[in-house]
Amino acid sequence: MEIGLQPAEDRFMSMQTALIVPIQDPTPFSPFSPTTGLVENLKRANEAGYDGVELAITHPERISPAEREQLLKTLDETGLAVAAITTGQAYEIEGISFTEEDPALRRRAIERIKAHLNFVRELDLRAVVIIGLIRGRRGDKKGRSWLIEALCECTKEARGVRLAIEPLNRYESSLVNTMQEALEILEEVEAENLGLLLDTFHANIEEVSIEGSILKAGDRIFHVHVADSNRWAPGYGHLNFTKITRALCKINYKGFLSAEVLPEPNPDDCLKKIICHLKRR
Ligand code: LER
Ligand code: MN
Repeated sequence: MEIGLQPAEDRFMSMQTALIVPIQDPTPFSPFSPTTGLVENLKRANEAGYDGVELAITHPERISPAEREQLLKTLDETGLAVAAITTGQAYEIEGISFTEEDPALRRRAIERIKAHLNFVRELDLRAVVIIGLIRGRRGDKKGRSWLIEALCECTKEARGVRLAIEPLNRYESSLVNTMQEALEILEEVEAENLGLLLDTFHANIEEVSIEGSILKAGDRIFHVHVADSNRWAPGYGHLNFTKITRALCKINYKGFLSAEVLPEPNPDDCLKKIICHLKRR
């Protein structure tokens, strides 16, 4: 055994894992369907050995008080944490984003993110609100300045809740493809509660070195999405998760490894594979 590797390996083994659970609309990146019911899905995630969930929410304001109570009760019973809130479904379903030409669509996207922030605050969750596709796809100067304006407004009203901008690969957006571009946005917004989200699938396409970018971003990484090179669960493609998690250990990353993967070859094997590969069981 290589001397000096053991401490990092220990921490790697104990890294917390999370799974995406859709609440209102289905997402292609979860082994669960919203029609199965939130409680049932959370129980399955817990039984499969996950530490947390990432809730995919389209309309936070449509989650009734009874559903909120049920969510909190199940979190309490299972011990699961809510690691993050996925917000991009609103872009795909309603076409709202920070960078649409129509100001009304931009305003709706900003208000939607504020509703997510309120939801997290009201339920006293420690979840990161994700700025993925809700920023839109427009990568020119105008798009970038609308993004910065929107982030300034949202971070000012976040009151204790953290947001994370996620670099997306060039085929999904032209606005913020790399970790370096995200760091430049953070510098301009100048808000302590804004960090970045590393998604290993996008990073595999856009980064020169995933590990190098992790080391450079350091404690600005608030959340991590894991998927292999083919967007199946880690272990089904050719990404080196030992190297990636070792780099995360080096920066003392304490957040979740949240699986955003296609439920292939089937939902059950996908559920098992993520845990096996990330926890090395
Ligand atoms: C969102 O987290 C993401 O990674 C996107 O690729 C989903 O379309
Ligand atoms: Mn992602």
